[in-house]
Amino acid sequence: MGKDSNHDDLYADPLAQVAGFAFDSKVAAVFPDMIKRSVPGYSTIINMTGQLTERYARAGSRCYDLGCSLGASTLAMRHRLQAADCRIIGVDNSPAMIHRCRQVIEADSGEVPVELVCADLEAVAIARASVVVLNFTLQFIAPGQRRALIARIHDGLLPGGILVLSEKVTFADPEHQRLMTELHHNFKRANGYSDLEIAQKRSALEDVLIPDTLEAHRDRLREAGFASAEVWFQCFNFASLIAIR
Ligand code: GEK
Repeated sequence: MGKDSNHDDLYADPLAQVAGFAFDSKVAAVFPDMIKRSVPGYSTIINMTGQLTERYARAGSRCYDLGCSLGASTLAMRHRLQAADCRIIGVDNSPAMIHRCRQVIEADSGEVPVELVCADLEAVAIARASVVVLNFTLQFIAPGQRRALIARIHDGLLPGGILVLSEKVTFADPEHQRLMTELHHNFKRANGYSDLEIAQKRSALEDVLIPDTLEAHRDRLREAGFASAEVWFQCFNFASLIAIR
């Protein structure tokens, strides 16, 4: 396996103490490799984010990529957007991610205007939106703040607008939870992560990435006022929902 500088080996060596996971410059440097090798279905979800944007974006509206990291979803949206006079707003609170994302967007030839904002999602106004994307980001928001964020997204969407919500999920049934975790770890092993890397990453994410059940997601979306909220993709403990205002 080529150990180039973009290869994620952040947890390959034994650490005396595993610190809580943070989206710093080391993570930003290897992020595309990390997420592709860790999240089953990631490319399918990103690709579909573009397709859904093409279908639901309305002329003169805004499309948001909340927790944009290096802009994978932003670019998928940008390349599929057909509606006139739209802009994409990418938001992330990690300066390292936004710095690299800016370079990615500048190197891209797409013509739809992209505005990148380095801010906490809590501080960002959402208005006149036809498409809002939250790909693997709500899981990092403090559980007590998730309801308010989803409600603000709902309120900022135009009627008929959509939220694409992709998350790592958990299961109420412990047996099923164990099985999904095992299948996910097998996926990571097949992608070249060692047992040590898997264990150390798992410990770093504890208390940082807090997954909800699919039922909790659906209930929250309905309570916020979404007319429908359905899963369109799932692989093990990773799922994506489409919620329509
Ligand atoms: C992708 N969507 O490639 N405010 C703003 N950003 C935040 C916050 C917050 N409160 N908390 C976390 N983030 C991307 C992948 S990664 C998913 C998203 C992952 C940001 C954080 O800095 C990181 O860039 C992103 O959310 C989550 O499809 O690493 O598993």
